[in-house]
Amino acid sequence: MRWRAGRFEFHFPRPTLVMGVLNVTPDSFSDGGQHISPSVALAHAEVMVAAGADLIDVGGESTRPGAATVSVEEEIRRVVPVIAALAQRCPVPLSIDTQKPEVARAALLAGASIVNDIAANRTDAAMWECVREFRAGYVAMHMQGTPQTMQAQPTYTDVVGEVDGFFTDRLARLRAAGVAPEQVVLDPGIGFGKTVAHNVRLLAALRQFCRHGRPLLLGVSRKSFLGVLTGVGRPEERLPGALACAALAVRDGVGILRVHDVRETVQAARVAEAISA
Ligand code: YH5
Repeated sequence: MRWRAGRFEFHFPRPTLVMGVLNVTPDSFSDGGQHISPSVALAHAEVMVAAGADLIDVGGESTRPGAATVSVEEEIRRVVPVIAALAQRCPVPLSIDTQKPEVARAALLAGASIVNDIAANRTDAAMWECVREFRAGYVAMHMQGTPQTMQAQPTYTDVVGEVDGFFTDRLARLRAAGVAPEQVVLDPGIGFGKTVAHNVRLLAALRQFCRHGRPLLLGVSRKSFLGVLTGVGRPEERLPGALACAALAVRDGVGILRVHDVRETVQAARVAEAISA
């Protein structure tokens, strides 16, 4: 199976790709502080690449439950200088974590290769036109609702079936919009409009989602369901639970892990791959 993302191409099966999270938000849960300094962001990206990151995901809008929205202009102001600088110096593909087609376009022009679309449940095609034009990679993530409302009362009759149906539907819509399946990665969107029980059911069903014939991406790093399952309040202290998820996900065929803790996740993935082989 091939994944095309701009000038990059990955062939699966292959060692799990680790995507390092680069938050360029002043309110980021993992960085804190009030100002974004491109040089600090670049240094963080370089540390992640040295630790084994295969991809860097740059995000300028917090999508934590209930987080405030930011304007197109502000989001572009945050991410574009960082992407432009990284594109010069960084050997790995860059993805832009955004819900906004205008931000995606600016990021692709600045050198990003992948659009990580947490709002792939969209109905208008502007985002997909942009992905088509740039022949970018595209992460289609499932979310129920919006980040502002999604955790109010997540409701499903069959969460696994609904996410699976969403994947089928998106692949068809994307193809109709001129985005080839070879550009697309599927993501169940852990924590995006899901209770702890929904997240656990999705994590137990990863093998089923492989049947779409596209790489799966999984983001569990530091998320609150890990805190609920373990009793660990501080996000930075949830790594052991995340590594347990990562190992099981690798065994279940997940191709890409989106994480804050790159070095540790790469190690877990290498061990899980050796056992799964
Ligand atoms: C994802 O799963 N997640 S941003 C709340 C937390 C911790 C972490 C402390 N972007 C994903 O990482 N993109 C995010 O509580 C994503 N898949 C894809 N494709 C949320 C996040 C987080 C939120």
